[in-house]
Amino acid sequence: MQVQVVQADITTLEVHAIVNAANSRLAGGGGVDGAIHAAAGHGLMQACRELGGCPTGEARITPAFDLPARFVIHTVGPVWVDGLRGEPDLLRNCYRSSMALAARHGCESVAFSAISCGVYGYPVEQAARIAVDEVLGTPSGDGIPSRVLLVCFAEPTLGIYRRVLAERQTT
Ligand code: AR6
Repeated sequence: MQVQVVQADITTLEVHAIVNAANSRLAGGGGVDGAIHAAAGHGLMQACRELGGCPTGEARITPAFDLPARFVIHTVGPVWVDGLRGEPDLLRNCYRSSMALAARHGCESVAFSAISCGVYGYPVEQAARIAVDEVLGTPSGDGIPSRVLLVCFAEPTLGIYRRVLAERQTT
């Protein structure tokens, strides 16, 4: 599996699936969620409504409507409190569930946003370690994506993700 950190607006990427940092009502919002809904069009909100929400740490999949991607995987990251309320396990589950859904839908390329790293306040370096470890640790099996992009919108998130991935790849 090829894993890369890239700087991009995730709504522009031509990949099989993009992973949205959603909320548990799948009701749309700000940040990357707002950008994805704005670019995908009304069909995405309708499809999300039909799903009836998603618990923290889990993931759901919809078509991507007007986006260049084929699917949007909506995962709900934890709100960071102090790191002692299960936040790391919940964030790990976001990556695991999203990778499993991508595999089940035959997605060869998947682009993740930096789940929980915005308004949910997860410390970026810790979140980046979880993202990198979970993606690289995906058990091999039928249909697992061959290309995974970890998408950062801007500094300092980009630099932190780049360093964490480089450290992981040299150990
Ligand atoms: N492309 C890629 N990354 C982006 C984009 C974009 N177009 N826009 C923002 N980011 P956040 P969270 C980055 O706050 O912390 C929403 O309201 C951003 O710089 O979007 O999981 C939901 O509805 C940051 O690094 O997600 C939830 O209520 C990362 O995406 C809540 O926010 C994630 O920031 C989820 O909060």
